[in-house]
Amino acid sequence: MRLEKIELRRIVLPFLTPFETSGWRELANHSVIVRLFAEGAEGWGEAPVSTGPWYNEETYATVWVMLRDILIPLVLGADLAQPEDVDALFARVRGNRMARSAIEFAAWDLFGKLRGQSLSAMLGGTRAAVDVGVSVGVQPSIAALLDVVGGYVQAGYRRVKLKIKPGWDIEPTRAVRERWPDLRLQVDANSIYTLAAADHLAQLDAFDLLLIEQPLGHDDIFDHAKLQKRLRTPICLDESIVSPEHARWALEMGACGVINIKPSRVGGLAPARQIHDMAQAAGVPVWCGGMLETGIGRAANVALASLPNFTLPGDISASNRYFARDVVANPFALNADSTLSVPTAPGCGAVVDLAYLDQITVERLM
Ligand code: SMG
Ligand code: MG
Repeated sequence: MRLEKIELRRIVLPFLTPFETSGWRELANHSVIVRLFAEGAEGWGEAPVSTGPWYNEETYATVWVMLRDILIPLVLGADLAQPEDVDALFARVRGNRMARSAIEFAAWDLFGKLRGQSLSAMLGGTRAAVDVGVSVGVQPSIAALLDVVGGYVQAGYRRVKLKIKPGWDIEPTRAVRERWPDLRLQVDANSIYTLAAADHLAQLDAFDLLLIEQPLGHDDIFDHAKLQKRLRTPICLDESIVSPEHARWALEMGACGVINIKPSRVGGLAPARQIHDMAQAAGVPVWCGGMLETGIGRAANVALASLPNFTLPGDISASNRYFARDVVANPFALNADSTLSVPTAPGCGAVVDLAYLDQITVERLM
């Protein structure tokens, strides 16, 4: 299969409420959306980047340039026999994995449509629905936090993740745990601490957490291995696992007991599946993270989360947790058992609402 045309769009899709982490605040989804055309079909992908390099080094501006000047010229007209060929074609590009993942996702979607196969089936998914939770940003007060978490529990979410930072860690976690003794609870620090905080972080062991996500440096594995020895709660790595090789290092060093897999962070679904397989062989559970994606990127995440070793709930909430209106005509909705249903239509299953996508597009190429 040869790609005939590639369309790029930069969008701005406001969130219902701002999302605050240990280091920055997000007001809207600023993704770059990719649309591939071949053999009468089209495939969609999303690079879920932001305005600044706060989560990782990529932004909508770097992704735009990388796609336009490097990745599209590499892939356009290339002979692709299977979706995995895209990752192989991009192997000599250093970093820039979110940019790469947008084309990679779209290629899976396109191949799925051409073969009449769902993305979940192509990846080896084994579930018809995936367990999901909700990620709750830093709040102005504990009262506000209990209010927000209460709303999500009311909506049916059975797993909650709290964003933490120095000054907003032990007490908010304690308050949520006291109010909901049986809630599946975990925390995410987005790389704000150093190893010097080990004793402080060990206080989190009292709250029966599923995991503590990325407490230390965004590119650190070494100190996480040291920290893990001082905590009972499993560390989960997010930012610092950017490839299957990084996952292998972390597993061999004992730097984590859990891995958060975001296919966009690792360059696509093919490397994401490799990390899944490697963790499974090591007896380490994984779960699918989120980057506040539109219904396009969310469909890739849901399909990936249907693989067997995704045994912890994902940060893949329903569309209405993020947006008043999504870019797809079939937004994901929460089932009564805190799951999202895995699409069965050919490709990723996202039915893009072109008219609305046009409205929120702020820059376009092709
Ligand atoms: O997609 O619901 C979501 C957000 C999940 O907390 C979430 N993501 O570090 O895991 C993480 C953060 C990164 C995104 S912050 C913009
Ligand atoms: Mg995280």
